[in-house]
Amino acid sequence: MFRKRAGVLLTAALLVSVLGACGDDDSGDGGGGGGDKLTIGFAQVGAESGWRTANTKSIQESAKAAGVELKFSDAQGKQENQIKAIRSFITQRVDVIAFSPVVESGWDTVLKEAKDAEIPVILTDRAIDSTDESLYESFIGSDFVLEGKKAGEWLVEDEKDEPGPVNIVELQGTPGAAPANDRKAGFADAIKADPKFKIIASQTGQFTRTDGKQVMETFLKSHPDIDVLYAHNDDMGLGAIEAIEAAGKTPGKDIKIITVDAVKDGMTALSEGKINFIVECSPLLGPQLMDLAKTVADGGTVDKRVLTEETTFTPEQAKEVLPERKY
Ligand code: GZL
Repeated sequence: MFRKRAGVLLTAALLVSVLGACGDDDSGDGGGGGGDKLTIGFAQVGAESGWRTANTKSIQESAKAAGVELKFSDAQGKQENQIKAIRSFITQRVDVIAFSPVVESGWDTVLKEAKDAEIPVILTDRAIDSTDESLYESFIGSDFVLEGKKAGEWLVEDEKDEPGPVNIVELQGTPGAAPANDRKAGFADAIKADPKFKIIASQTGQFTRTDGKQVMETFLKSHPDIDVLYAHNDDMGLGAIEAIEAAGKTPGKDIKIITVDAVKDGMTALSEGKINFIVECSPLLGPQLMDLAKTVADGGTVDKRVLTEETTFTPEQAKEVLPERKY
């Protein structure tokens, strides 16, 4: 572990200097020994969406730029794979463990193992529902409830002159995931004051285009009167657009669409008017993660909660910013 190793190296260096003064030193490396690089074990959710791809890229590129040795694992959306990866990082004695919890629950046992091994943990992107905050040093990520609120508030404003009913279908993210739970809660909270807003169907599309399209196809078959789609990420919204067009309807007009993320494909659909409003959720967590990890590995203190800055986009704004979008 980086901190311990630093202490051991210092002791070794002192020993060498003493031995050197008294005679030949055969300790070999006299400290350093090539083990100076900070090592981070990162357990990623998977590769389910454009957001996740951009998030992985940000972490890998930031580690390279920071001279950090990154041990990276892709859990393919399975919590048991993330838990296995964390246990492997503990065995490998990495300096810091970081991960994006695929779901909120079921982490206390493995995180207690990391704590017992004195390996600090940083949560990125998604939160956990553990009450024991000593299990991690910091959580860097978005406020998903606020993202849902922003989506709902835009709809309330957009429909303010409509008598209603405003029939809404909702494509939820991965069941049990913090962004799915919180974006749903924030949106519902924003529209609850006016009974004209009715969520007539709500189902998971697993944050993927494929599932988003399939679920939207079933929504369209059972609900001829859909006015709005609220999708917890761009990818499900983009899949739904394919289903809406295949059903002979115009996305963005016959059915208004609100999504979250603001990845390039989503922003392109927004600029074309197929999506009406996007709430940004930045995947570019790499640089801040490296800073946090270095501070933690050196025994420094970090904020328990690091909130990422993000905004919202209309079609006009998307047209303006698309050329410089990084992801
Ligand atoms: C949000 C992130 C979500 C994105 C999805 O921080 O966890 O997971 O909104 C991604 O696109 O799959």
